[in-house]
Amino acid sequence: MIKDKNVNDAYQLAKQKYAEIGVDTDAAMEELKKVKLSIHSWQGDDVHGFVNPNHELTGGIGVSGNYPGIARNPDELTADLHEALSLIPGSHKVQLHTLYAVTNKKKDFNEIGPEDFAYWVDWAKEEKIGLDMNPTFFSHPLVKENFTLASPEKYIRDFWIEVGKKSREISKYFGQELGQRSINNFWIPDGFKDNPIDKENPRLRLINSLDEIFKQKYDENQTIESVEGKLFGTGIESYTVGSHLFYNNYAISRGKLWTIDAGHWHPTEDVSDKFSAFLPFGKGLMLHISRPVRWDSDHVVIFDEALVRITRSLVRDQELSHTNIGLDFFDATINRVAAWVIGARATQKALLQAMLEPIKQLKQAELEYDFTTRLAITEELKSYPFGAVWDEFCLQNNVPVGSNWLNDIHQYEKNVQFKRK
Ligand code: RNT
Ligand code: ZN
Repeated sequence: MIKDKNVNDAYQLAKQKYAEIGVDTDAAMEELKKVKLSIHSWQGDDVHGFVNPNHELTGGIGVSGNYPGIARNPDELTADLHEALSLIPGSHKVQLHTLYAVTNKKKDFNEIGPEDFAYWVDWAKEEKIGLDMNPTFFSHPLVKENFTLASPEKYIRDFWIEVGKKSREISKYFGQELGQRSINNFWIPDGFKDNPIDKENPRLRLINSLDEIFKQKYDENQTIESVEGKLFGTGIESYTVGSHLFYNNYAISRGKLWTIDAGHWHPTEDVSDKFSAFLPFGKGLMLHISRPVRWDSDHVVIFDEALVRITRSLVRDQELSHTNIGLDFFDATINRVAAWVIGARATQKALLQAMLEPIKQLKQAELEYDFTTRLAITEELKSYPFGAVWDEFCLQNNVPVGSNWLNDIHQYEKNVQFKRK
């Protein structure tokens, strides 16, 4: 058990050490407290949802593992989310999918509307959190040959256009009811396994479908759409209709947000380098923080170089006010609640470390071509005691310090998750 007194003592030393280089640790903690993460519901149940839970997960994404205690219904999933949120400092949001509707009779995706998310809104009010939305364009028989909104067949496009329109009503309902803007994130799997002949028409069809979905104007303080591209999916390796360039241009030309999923790029591309190239032109960003291991594997996010590069860019370039940080990973080989906690806390830690830099001084050194100082200071900062500040942040926000949260998970497994048979 880590003692509060030790945490405070270590914090005082850290505070002093940072003050010597002009960094205010209290201010950094204040700043961190303001950053909301959008926690993804689908880590809790391996992307099954409640609408057609027995349908195979399609769209070229996949979950592996069989750890006991998976959430099987709305009450179990919200209980698990509550447990996770109690171990993550600060106040956050949860992002849902059409799949997570709680209906009183069987409904198809295109029939699901705001009334089917009343359960979630009531829960969110209790938790005092906001909700984000994602229309589901996968795990359904009308995903034909991996095509939805860009399908060559009108009846298929029409079905999915309706799903998209309904998701906007749902997202607006979240925004209205919860008093926080709801981000509605669009990702579709459309693409080809092998080399296409026609690369243009699927994209033109996608533009038309999206324009149709977005025809109705909504108050952007309540809901705004974001569009998420990717490089490829399994079984969809040769061509993706919604590529990055496609959605980058779509977002700019239509005034939408652009979603950058950290797992959706070529492994050598630096995701964090995209933000400052987009934001001067665009309305804002949505991030799906993920961890690709050799491919878009959606591993649980950890405190690694890729994550730190992301948070450093956001902080140094003052992009946080225009960026919605969502999580997107799914691992069923470990406790699913722990997965949320690990990924969220890692993201917050990386943000905090980025906030504990003498950014103004470093920018000045750079302006004066003093690259020696820039490199020397950024290297020294890596071994500064930011962990002591993180512990203090957890303490101040009434969540377990260090690995103490794991005891809570073990209790929760014993009392709740492992009892699910
Ligand atoms: C898929 C996208 C998408 C999904 C979720 C479930 O590659 O990343 O965001 O992971 O919508
Ligand atoms: Zn994603």
